[in-house]
Amino acid sequence: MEKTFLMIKPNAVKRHLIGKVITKIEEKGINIISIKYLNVSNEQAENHYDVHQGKSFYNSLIENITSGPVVAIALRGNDAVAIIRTLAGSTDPTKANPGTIRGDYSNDILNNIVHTSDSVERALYELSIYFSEAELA
Ligand code: FUP
Repeated sequence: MEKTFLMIKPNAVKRHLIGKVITKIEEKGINIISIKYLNVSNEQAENHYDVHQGKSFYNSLIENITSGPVVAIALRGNDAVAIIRTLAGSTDPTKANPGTIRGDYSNDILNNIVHTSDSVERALYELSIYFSEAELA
C-alpha cells in the first residue's frame, strides 16, 4: 500500500468542486486516511513548492495556494501515487484528458484544481507538511 497527497486548491474550493473531486477519488477506490480544510501558511507554501523556487511561476504559485482555503487529503491504496497522478490528468490544460480531474474542470495551468505528489518519497515529504504522524497512522 502506498500513501499519497492530494490538495484541492483555492480556486477549486471557491468553485464548489470539493465534492466532485472527492467523488472521483472514491469511485477509483483510493482511500482517504485523513482530510483537512485549512488556510496554507507562507511557510507551508514555501516548503510545498521548494522544488519550484527560482522559476518564473514560483511567486504566482505561492500567491495562488495561499489565496484561500484548501482541502488537504492523505490517501492510501495500491499504486496510489501513480493512480492519483493519472486521475488528476496532465498539468497542461490542453493535454488533460476528459474524465480526469483537470480534463473535466480546468482550462488554466495555474488554477488546475489539484496538486498531487509525483513520487512515493515526495508524497511522504508533502504529507509531513500538512499532517502529523498520528494523523497518518
Ligand atoms: P503537477 O505536478 O502536475 O502539479 O505540475 P508541476 O509540478 O510541473 O507544476 C506545479 C505547479 O506549477 C502546477 F500546479 C502549475 C504550475 N505551473 C505553472 O504555473 N506554469 C508552468 O509553466 C508550469 C507549472
